[in-house]
Amino acid sequence: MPGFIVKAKQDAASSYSSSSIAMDDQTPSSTSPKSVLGRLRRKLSPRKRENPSLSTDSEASKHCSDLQRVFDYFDEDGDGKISPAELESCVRTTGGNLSMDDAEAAVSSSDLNGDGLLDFEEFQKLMEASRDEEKNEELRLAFGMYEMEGSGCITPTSLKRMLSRLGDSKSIEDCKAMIRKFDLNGDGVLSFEEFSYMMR
Ligand SMILES: [Ca+2]
Ligand SMILES: [Ca+2]
Ligand SMILES: [Ca+2]
Repeated sequence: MPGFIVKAKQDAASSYSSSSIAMDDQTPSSTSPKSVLGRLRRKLSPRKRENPSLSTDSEASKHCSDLQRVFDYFDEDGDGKISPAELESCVRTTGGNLSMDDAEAAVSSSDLNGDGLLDFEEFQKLMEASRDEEKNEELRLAFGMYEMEGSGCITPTSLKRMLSRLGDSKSIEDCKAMIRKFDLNGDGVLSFEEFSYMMR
């Protein structure tokens, strides 16, 4: 990952956290159910292993057991399935904000067998989707900082402007060269797809 992008990510992250005081509690209406779930997932999943030296679990099974814990937490009546009502009430008790409509939409978006409830496998899918969406939001945020306003792409000029704002002066030629490295279709600018590819 090139240095200027790392910088963008850090910048995006810090500007995000400085505004999070205002944003956290009064969830903006643009927040999707999935990003609410993404925040919840972070809240409910312990960051560190309680006892790292004893654990020989693989990352995958660790992830799975964390998720199982989250699932059990949501499944208030313990029937092994999460209903939209359980989802809604659980988000509320953890300080989130999810309307009943959004809860139903979130459940049905991952309800593979159409019973209107989420079993563990379906829940896993929903959480994975929320993680993807979250990643995508971060990317959009970083992209937006470098994008030429309204054009939907990063041009040598917009890249130069952003870099100089970050205290890193580059010539237009330098910026063109940086873009060229990731310019898959050769049109001289970076689209969001090219930018995401570069960040992978
Ligand atoms: Ca249940
Ligand atoms: Ca189901
Ligand atoms: Ca391009």
